[in-house]
Parts: sequence; C-alpha cells; structure tokens
Amino acid sequence: MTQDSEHRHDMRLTTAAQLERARARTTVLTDAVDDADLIRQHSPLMSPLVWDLAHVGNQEELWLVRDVGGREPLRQDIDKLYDAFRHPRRDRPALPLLGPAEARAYVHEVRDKALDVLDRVRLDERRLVADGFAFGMIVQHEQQHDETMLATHQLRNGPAVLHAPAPPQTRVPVTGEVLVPGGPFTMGTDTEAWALDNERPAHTVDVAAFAIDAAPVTNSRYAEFIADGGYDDPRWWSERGWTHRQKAGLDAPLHWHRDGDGWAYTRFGRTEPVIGDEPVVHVCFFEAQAYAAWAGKRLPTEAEWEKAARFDPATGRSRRYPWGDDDPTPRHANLGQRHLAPAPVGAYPDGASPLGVHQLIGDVWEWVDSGFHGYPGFTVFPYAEYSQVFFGGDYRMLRGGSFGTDAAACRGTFRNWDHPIRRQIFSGFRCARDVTPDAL
Ligand code: AVJ
Ligand code: FE
Repeated sequence: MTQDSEHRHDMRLTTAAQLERARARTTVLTDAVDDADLIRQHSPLMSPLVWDLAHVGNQEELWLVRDVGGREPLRQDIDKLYDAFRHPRRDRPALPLLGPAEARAYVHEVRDKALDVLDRVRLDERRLVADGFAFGMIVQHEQQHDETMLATHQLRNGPAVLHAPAPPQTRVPVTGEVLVPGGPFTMGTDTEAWALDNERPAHTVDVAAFAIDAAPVTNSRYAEFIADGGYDDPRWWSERGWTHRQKAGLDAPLHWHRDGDGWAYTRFGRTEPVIGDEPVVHVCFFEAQAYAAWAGKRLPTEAEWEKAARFDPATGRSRRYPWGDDDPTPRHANLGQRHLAPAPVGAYPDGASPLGVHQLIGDVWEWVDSGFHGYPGFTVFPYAEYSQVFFGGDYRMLRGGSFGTDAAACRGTFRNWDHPIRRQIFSGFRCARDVTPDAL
C-alpha cells in the first residue's frame, strides 16, 4: 500500500470502530428497558426511546447510505416520521412509529449498508467525505442522541436499570478563581476534521482580562444559595428568569428533594443524599444566572469559556482541549457515560488547563451567557437544519460536555445550545467576574 492508501485504510478502521462504539451505547440504553417502556413517553420534553433509535438509523440512511453511498433507499416511507422538524417531541408517541423489533432490525440493516459504503467509497472525491467527515457526523449524531436517551432515562420512573461504577473519588484541592489575561485568542477551528459547521471558521477574538472559577459550582455552594433564600429574592434574577421561576415554581435543581435538614437526589432510579463537592447539575440558565448574581459574579461569555479552556499563555495558541492536543482518556475527563454522575471537584487534575482551570470538559455542560450565532465567515455544512436554523433563536450556549457526552461529540470548540428554561439536560455552570486593570 502507498502511505496515502494506508492512511485511508486506518481511517476506515477507526471510523468503523467509532460507529460500533456508538451503537454499543445505543444498545445498552435501549436494551435496558422492556418494549412498553421503549414506546412510552417518559416526559413531554422527550421522545419515546424507540423514536430516537429509528431516527438515528434514518439519519444514517439519509447521509451514509443514500447520499455518500448513492444507494437505493431502504425505507423512504418513514423519512417523515423521523424528521425532527416535522413532529415536535411531545407529538411523537402518537405517530405510527416502527415498533421496537422493527426499529432494531432497521438500524441493523442500515448499519450493514453504511459499513459497506465505508469500505468502498472514495474518500477524496467530495468534501462531504474528506477525512471521513460524513461518517464522523453520523457518529456524533448517534452519540448526541445517546446523551438525549440518557436524559430520558433520568426522567423515567421505576427501579434502576443502568449500572456503572462511581466516578473517581481521589481529588486534589481546587478552589477560588483563575485570572485569564486579556488579549486576542483563536476561537473555533479550521483543522479539527470532524468539527461541525458551527465550530468553524477559526477566528480571532479579543477578550478583556477576566477571572473564572477554577471549578464548576458545587452542590454544597448551590445549597447555600437555596438556604440563603436565593429562590425567593428577585434581586438575583433577571426579569425573565424571575417570571419563569414564579411560573414554574422552581425551588431547587430538578431531581432534588428535601431529606431531613439536607437534600437528596434521585438519579437513574436511585435516591441518595446530595454529595456536596460534586458539580451541581440539572439547573436552567436562569438559575445559573441567579446563583452567579447572588455570589457577586456573573456567567462567562462563550468566548471567555473557550479562552479559559484552550488558550495556552506560553505559546499564545489555542489547544484542542484544556490539557493539550491529545484526545480525551479516562485520566483527563468524565465523559462517555462511564460513570452516571459528575465527579467531585478536583477529580481530574490531569485535565486542567495551563492556567489551572479544572473540569471544563466532562462532568456537566456549562451554561454560558451568549446566544447562538454563526462565527464570522460561517457557511452551512452540510445542512442548515443542524445549526443555522437555530441562529438568533431563544437559546443559550452550553460548553464542555457532561458525563453523558461521548468524547466523539466533545471538543474545546464544541458548541451546544438549548432554551434557557431547560434543565432536563446535564447542565451546570461556573462563574466569572470582570477584573479591573489595577487588580492585574
Ligand atoms: C446540538 C444537542 C442541540 O439534540 O437537538 C441531534 C443535536 N441535532 N439531532 C439536539 C442534534 C440533530 C442537538 N443539540
Ligand atoms: Fe437527531
């Protein structure tokens, strides 16, 4: 083999392995419950699990089998059922969906064809397949739905059906804030092969000096906010946030309940006392904002978050991840549903940024105070319905991934977004603060 064809051969193998890994996760999440549970809607915010399953297969059919492979459709008749724009989540249980056995057979058949396409397709003819992009996009799509399905599991009632070891409990002390120097840095990417369109292009952003918490806000700090009457004091809330807090009756993170003098939470069917030094999770943007105001701080902007995560002051360049350019390993971050909880603060010293900011990747998605827009020079690739149709909508960004996010769908540049009232996702936050020039 020539060096180039050898490289492409390796890429096909690693891509097939990534597809396989995503499917193993999907299988765990959908085999954990019986057929009735797969069909049921556990929350109006979520699809029935059986919809996610067939939707994953349908996207793979559309992109890999039909578009990249140029093959005949397997099930053109079901395209509309699994078009997320045609049917909102709350309406999906009433659709004539494929049943569990049919959905499993369908995704299996699609995968066989997609792997055959991966074996035969020329990877140098179209931009869509350069560096295996279309395959990477489908890997990420399945992994994103795996995180969505994990959130559905968290909303489902009944005994525990998912099992995983606890996150690492050894930890280094991490407290206080880190000062991030002012000046330009490179945000976004031109070089990350599987980066999605909204992460591109790389561009320079000038960010004034700021301070950012060295760790995400923990349960014990958040409980102090509650104990101090934070939920009852409109001073800490934005106008929209306060209106929402009243209307929705918010008084603690989702899944928390009073337990004697303290708090307990129910996670994937198990109820346990809240662990104080874990990052808080299942808060909406408005709760994060109110906490930050109570703490005398604010949320970081998206550019500040990315600078804290990627900027290397020694070289001035932006890294792929806080720890450098190597792909995440279990030593760096709590990703990939290896554990079904965030790890305590300080559990990932090897994942810290050069400035000493911890746990930016993994554990909990972090709300940042920015809306969703394309970067300067943004172009749709390969379809507008991934990102562009959401630009300028009522969304706030989330960065860094959670314990439920796979490494394939998480990078220093990766951008997630949701409505500011949502909290069924694995969302937490950290605070930031302006610094005055004489503080430098
Ligand atoms: C990027 C997580 C907001 O779940 O709505 C899945 C990802 N896009 N299928 C979502 C996505 C199409 C998306 N988020
Ligand atoms: Fe999707």
